[in-house]
Amino acid sequence: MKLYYSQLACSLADHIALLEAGVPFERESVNLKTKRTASGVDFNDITRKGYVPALVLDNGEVLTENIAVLDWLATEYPTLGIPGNLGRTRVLEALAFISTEVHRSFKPMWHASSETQKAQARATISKLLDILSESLAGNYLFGATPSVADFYLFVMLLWAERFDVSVPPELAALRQRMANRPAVQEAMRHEGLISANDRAASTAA
Ligand SMILES: N[C@@H](CCC(=O)N[C@@H](CS)C(=O)NCC(=O)O)C(=O)O
Repeated sequence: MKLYYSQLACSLADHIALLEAGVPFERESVNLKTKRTASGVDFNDITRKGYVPALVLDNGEVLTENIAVLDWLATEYPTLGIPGNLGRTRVLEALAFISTEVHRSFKPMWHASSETQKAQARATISKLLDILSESLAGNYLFGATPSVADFYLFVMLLWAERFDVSVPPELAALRQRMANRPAVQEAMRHEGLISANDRAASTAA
């Protein structure tokens, strides 16, 4: 299994999930501007969508779309999901909200946009994060242990920190809790987001 990722991109969620699952995997970074992987391969030949995450399975199939990749990981490695009748559906519900509402709302921050557009995006994202904070069920979205939805949410919270988006205190605490996890620290070190000596990550860059 091989993950194609880019520094501080949404693929960090998949990177964390693989490390949390404790399974062997390969990883290679992608320059999203040049569409070249670290070893010089044209990333468009891996996926013609040209964006991360892309997860190449052992049988050669390529999975894309963060919701699908994280759902596949949680199905394959159940400790990354939540149990119960509605477990998978609740995780998908959270992943869809994070992807199609929160992630999408960050677009003006990453692309050339006016200050007005950025201010509007900040306000929108804050409201969406408020909704998520109200649905916390303990330390994480679904209880005492994190699921793939928390990993994706964590990336959004790092982006919020980077772009000065106000975050409700419950989610700031979740961000710190996640940052203290060894798998998260390993992923962040590997992506060059924290240095080898950093124990806990409170900032993304
Ligand atoms: N629909 C995709 C979008 C993924 C996405 O936005 N990836 C960004 C990084 S967070 C990317 O690779 N952007 C580069 C590009 O689109 O050229 C998904 O949900 O996985």
